[in-house]
Amino acid sequence: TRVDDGKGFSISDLRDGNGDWGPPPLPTVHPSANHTVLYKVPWKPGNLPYSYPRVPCDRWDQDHVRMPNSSESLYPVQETGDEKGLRLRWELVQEALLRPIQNSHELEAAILSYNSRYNERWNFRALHTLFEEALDSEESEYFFRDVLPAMVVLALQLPELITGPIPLLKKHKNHTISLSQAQIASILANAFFCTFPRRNSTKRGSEYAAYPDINFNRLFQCGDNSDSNSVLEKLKCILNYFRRICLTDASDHEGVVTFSRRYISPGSFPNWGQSTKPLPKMHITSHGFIEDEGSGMLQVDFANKFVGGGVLGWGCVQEEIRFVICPELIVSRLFTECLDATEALIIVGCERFSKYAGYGHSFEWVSDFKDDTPLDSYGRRHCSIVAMDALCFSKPSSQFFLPNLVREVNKAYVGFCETEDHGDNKLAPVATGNWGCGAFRGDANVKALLQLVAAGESGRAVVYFTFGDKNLRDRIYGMYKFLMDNDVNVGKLWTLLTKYSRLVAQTITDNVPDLYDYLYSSVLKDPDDKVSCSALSLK
Ligand code: AR6
Repeated sequence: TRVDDGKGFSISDLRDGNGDWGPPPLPTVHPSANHTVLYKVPWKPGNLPYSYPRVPCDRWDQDHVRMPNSSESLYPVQETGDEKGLRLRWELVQEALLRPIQNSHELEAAILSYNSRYNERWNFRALHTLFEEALDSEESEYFFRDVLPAMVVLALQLPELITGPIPLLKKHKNHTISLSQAQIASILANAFFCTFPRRNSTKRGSEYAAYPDINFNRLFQCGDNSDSNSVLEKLKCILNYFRRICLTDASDHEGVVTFSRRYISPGSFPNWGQSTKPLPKMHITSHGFIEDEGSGMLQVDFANKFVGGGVLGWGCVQEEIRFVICPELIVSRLFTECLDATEALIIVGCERFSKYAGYGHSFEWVSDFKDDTPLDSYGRRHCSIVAMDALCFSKPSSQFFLPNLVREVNKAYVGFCETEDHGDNKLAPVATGNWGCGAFRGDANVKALLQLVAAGESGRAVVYFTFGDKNLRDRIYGMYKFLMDNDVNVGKLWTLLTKYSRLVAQTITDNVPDLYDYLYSSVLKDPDDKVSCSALSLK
């Protein structure tokens, strides 16, 4: 066990009442108009889930994922002379992948054969560097001899594995999709081989411009600058996932994963200033990571509105790292339209496959990772992740602009709140940290408070990881204890933040008081707001 330098409530106190793992995370799996389940329910331990429906059904339309194996997916091919004809694209894919592929150049040729429009535009530099320089020759040989042929089988099993249409999770619609791990693996194998139609153009006006990319070609072409090393390391994580999926016993991957898009209409949020809910219990620590120490909690993905962000490109910070160590998350990119201001995506059940070290440029794949998180009664690993995208600030002061504070607290709330009935069960704590405060340049001092407001309103405790920063831990903890000791609740804290926001807006010079100085002095100055100290057992 690690040393915990945490302050505030103890973690065991926050989990209290829910046993080791608590009830299955929400949403649960019940097929309905709002929940598409692509395998036969009920899921039973020890059995691989069957595909559902039994009779395959394809929908080649704007509301569903256009599948590579659709009979409507045609591709122009050069026939004799200058004549062009159309062929079933899936046949081209099958022909190309069933030919021997012994090295990365043959793999490139295979992928380009059914993506011939991109012949001159895609390069596969990272892929070639990986197999020719980064891996030793035995590792490369092993991949092309043992892993790749199994990946081809997995990819070509798509029509048998996914028999129902996959709905797109579109803007402003609450909809949930559950897929088996085997179905996800087949989708990811297709993404690796770049077979998804209409997903290669991200130009404005193209059909999928509002969706993240899913074909892996962009990851393969990254390479040749300072970020290229992390791209190679990300590829190692992906290869390790396929090795595990393809070459270990299928019963190791009998689980399922749920993807749930959540939307709250802008008019339906709590009236923050009126809330009388208490601030949540909090544990704050400079040690540990959301994905390790946050097991069993609702773990925040510091997301991009295109979920997964730069996972299939250069990016290598919190979200991208999470997506490559748990590659099943990448499937969300196939069907999740970019998130709007009041939306979040919850993913329940994904498995972790890789151990890593470093961060950003220093990121490294370390080894295989055996995830022993138990499955819930629906077959999902007891792991919930919420993708929520913070605002990206170019000017630090703009984060106090009132509409931005509202945007961020609402975003956190849509991620944390629970609409499904959870009976008497306590909701799992949120495992979070410096959301929006790295690549997106927000200020953790204010983001921590906004997350406390949203979590308090949602009835969830908070476990906050400051990612090694002890000063930040002490600052946030000091403020938290002060607010708790002075009985500042959700509504009161929000009101103080809005007052501070007004002060910032009115100040022309740079002489704006520091947010925490302002809070300390305003709470103490305003005796009406100060109620008797609460008897809290804070460490
Ligand atoms: N556990 C706890 N804290 C962490 C962890 C971790 N595993 N990893 C990082 N941190 P960042 P953002 C802390 O920059 O600012 C991606 O490209 C660490 O202090 O990933 O919301 C997305 O796709 C770090 O500085 O999140 C978006 O495009 C801070 O969390 C964009 O970045 C923020 O991590 C989001 O940027």
